[in-house]
Amino acid sequence: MHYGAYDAGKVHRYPVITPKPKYGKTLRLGQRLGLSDIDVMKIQVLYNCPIDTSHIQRGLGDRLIDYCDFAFGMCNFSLGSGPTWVVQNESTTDGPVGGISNGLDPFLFASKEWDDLSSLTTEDVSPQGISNSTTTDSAATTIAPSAISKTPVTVTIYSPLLTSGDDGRACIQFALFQYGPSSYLDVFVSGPLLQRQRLRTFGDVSRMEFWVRYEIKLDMGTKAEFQLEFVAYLLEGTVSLDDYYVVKGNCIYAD
Ligand SMILES: [Ca+2]
Repeated sequence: MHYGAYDAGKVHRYPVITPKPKYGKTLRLGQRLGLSDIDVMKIQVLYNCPIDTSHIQRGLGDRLIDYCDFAFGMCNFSLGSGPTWVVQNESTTDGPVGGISNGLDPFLFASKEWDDLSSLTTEDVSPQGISNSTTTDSAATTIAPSAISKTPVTVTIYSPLLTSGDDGRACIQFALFQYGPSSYLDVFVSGPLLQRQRLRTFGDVSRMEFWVRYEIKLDMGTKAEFQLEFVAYLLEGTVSLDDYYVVKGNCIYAD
């Protein structure tokens, strides 16, 4: 039990507390999914309780279906075609300074910039009247910063095929950081016996610019296999994800 790296910050892009370097980038701050061993030990010391509490199930136990904090890559996710999400190991200028686990850790990042720079052609540029050299030598066309394409880029990542609890329920939890205007995240679900449908849209046409934890409740009525799809739409700005969990049963906060 500890407050998170970004809690109560004035500028939410920057963490207010980070772990000492010796603990590395994988230490987690601010989880609220369950008591840690040290939490239990502290309470026992406080109340002078000598009994063996190892029978108490801590954390998520067997409720956990899928998890990734991106500290060691993309876990079991697979990438869609086209522009890709990347695991970002260092701070960004147009996104979070660090992941939500402790303010320094890796996170999943989708940005439009590299796609703009690599895929822009003179056809993209000239209709907007920005290029003035297409009639002479298109290969020499200079792309001005204002020529950044206004076409949204879609960046997709897929979970593996997951299995709900016996009652068909699951809860999806993740942290989202939407930086800049006109970008958002769609979460879809599909499955062998499940038609693809959008669960929710996150983010805003304006801007968030800080990490926010979200939950999505999934109730399929009966035990079922399903796959999740995270789709970032980027017109301007970036979308980042971190601390992704899927657990059996109900969500803690979502109704
Ligand atoms: Ca992380």
